[in-house]
Amino acid sequence: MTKRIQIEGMSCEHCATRVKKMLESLDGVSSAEVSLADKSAVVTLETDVPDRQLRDMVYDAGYDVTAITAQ
Ligand SMILES: [Cu+2]
Repeated sequence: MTKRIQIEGMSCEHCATRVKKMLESLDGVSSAEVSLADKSAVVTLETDVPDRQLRDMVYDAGYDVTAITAQ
């Protein structure tokens, strides 16, 4: 399963890489592809990681989440 996370506040590739690494550090996330242009991350999940946990990780990285949708 994959989820798309809309993220506000990323301003450069450094931000995108930071968000990717933080998301990929979560148990259950097998990969995260972050797009600066789309202001989003698509995470591929091995288990159903709760939206709240994804959101908290992005907040901890220093950015805001406006929406999370399952795909
Ligand atoms: Cu940056």
